Amino acid sequence: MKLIIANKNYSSWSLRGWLVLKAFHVPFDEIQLSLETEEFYQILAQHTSVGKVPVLIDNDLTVWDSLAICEYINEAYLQGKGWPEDRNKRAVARSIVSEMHSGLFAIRNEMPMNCRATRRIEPTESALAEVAHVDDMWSTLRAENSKEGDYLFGEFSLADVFFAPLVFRFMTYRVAVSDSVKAYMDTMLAHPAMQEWYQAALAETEVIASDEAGEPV
Ligand SMILES: N[C@@H](CCC(=O)N[C@@H](CS)C(=O)NCC(=O)O)C(=O)O
Repeated sequence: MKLIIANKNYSSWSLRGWLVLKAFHVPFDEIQLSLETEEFYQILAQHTSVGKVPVLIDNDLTVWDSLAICEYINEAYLQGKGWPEDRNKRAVARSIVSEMHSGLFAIRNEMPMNCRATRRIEPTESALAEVAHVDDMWSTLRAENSKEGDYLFGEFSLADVFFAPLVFRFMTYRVAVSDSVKAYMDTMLAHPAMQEWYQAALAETEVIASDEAGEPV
């Protein structure tokens, strides 16, 4: 199995496709391309016309889009264990993942993932409202599922995969969060796969100007 991704420092959607494989110990080869280069589009075009990463290639099957990749891995390799076992919890997990996939635009626009950033941003009211909503979701889930483990639904799940880039964003832009969200972020940041991604991101040197939001601190 091969996964095509982009710069670890910047590519939040790549992180989701990569993390589901790494965290659940599914073996794969990684093809990393640099955003905004000719090679990115040329090599990607050999597999799909989508023009975006992540893209998963499993024998003769090509799957693109982070959520479709997570769902495929969950079905084909995890026997459904990517989602919480309880049906109602699964429904909530799918709600928050869908919301991340199709919304939270102010956070996404104003706080681009930039793992090595030490930059100051001035979030708009919209971004602050989204942060408050995410804080509410995460702290509520942590309170409900604390007996089962330290992740959003207790055990690590696709919900954690989907919010992993927000953990990096909240860390680097020093977003004010509640104590319970801080504890959850510490758990996520200590996850071996998150650490592996983070260290690789710090080692990268390419600069994508459009993802360098805010001012250097
Ligand atoms: N909805 C897609 C979004 C994929 C996406 O926007 N990927 C970005 C990198 S994070 C990309 O490939 N950008 C290259 C481009 O637009 O030229 C997913 O969930 O995978």
